[in-house]
Amino acid sequence: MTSHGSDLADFGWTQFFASQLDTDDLEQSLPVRVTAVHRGQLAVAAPGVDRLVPSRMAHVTDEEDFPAAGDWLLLDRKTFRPERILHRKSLFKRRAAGTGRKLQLIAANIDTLFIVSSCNQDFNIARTERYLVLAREAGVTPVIILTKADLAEAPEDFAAAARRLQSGVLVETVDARARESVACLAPWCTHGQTVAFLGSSGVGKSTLINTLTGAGAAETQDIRQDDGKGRHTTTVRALHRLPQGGWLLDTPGMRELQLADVAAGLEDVFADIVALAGQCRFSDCLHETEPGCAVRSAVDTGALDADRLRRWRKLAAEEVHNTQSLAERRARDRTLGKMYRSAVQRKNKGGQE
Ligand SMILES: Nc1nc2c(ncn2[C@@H]2O[C@H](COP(=O)(O)OP(=O)(O)OP(=O)(O)O)[C@@H](O)[C@H]2O)c(=O)[nH]1
Ligand SMILES: [Mg+2]
Ligand SMILES: [Zn+2]
Repeated sequence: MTSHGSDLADFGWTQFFASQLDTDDLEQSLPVRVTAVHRGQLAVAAPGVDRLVPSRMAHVTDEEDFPAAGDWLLLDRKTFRPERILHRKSLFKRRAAGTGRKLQLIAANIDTLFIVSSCNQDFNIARTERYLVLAREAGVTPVIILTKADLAEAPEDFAAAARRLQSGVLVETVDARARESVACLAPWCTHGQTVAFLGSSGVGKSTLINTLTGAGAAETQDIRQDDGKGRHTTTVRALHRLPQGGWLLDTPGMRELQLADVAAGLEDVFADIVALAGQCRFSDCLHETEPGCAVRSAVDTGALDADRLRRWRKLAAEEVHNTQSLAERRARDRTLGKMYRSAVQRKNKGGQE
């Protein structure tokens, strides 16, 4: 297992995953990493393995139990069918765009999240905060990367605004096309590490990946002249391999990032507001008109930015709403799943009689 294990380590395999397998598992199954998710198929890789396998798994109804890019899967050694997803070290998910209340998995087993934005009109405080919440909730280190520093007059102003979003947050300004400029990102891209890139279309995620990997594997495209927006060049989440052995996960730019199940992440990113709320006279203070409200008085003295308070309220309300509707949906799916399974069991029993 050791020599096998060290090969797998090139793909991000660690003791965390190894400890989930017993000897039987290894005889019958092959651990592989999901490098891309296509409709109906998964691209998977492992030492000596690089292929497409069907994405359908038996008995899966819960949205979180479907394979995501970055997952470790056990394949049947004979049929190459996916058997089981190993427990994840981390998971990024969002409420899918549109009217459906579905959960969409973005990436699994990520060590670092590169939150990419540009030193121009794309830089958006509220959106960056959302990504920070997502990273903190998943227990992943976030790094805010501000691209197009070469085109901006005062890139440091963007960096300063980003640093105010969470105490101690890491911020780097770069020219994504220049090797020397992105060298500051190397510490997160070492052997066995997996980094996911999130940010709107056209900010330079694929450009960064190409510069870091030294290959032109990720497709990039000029942004539109008329509105400065990207064109959604990347359409599939895919892992790219670094020469030194790390993995970079390119993702399509997202128009909408609705958060759900992120209460802990919110508390972490907005720790300043949470601490103030703890000093309010009433423990159920809504920070509106109550006497002795520490949050309002911090806004009055200028210690807390009123906009930040407003953004926190909005995210907290959205979090509660989306988490509730997901819970309702899950309960409904579970009931349907049970009905379906017992119907199948009844049918099978009937067949045997
Ligand atoms: N001058 C300059 N141009 C950049 C920089 N980063 C990206 N670009 C350019 O911006 C355009 C869009 O970059 P992409 O890498 O395709 O953007 P993306 O984030 O992958 O976009 P999607 O795949 O649509 O989500 C390309 O023309 C890049 O060359 C930068 O730091 N400086
Ligand atoms: Mg791209
Ligand atoms: Zn209060």
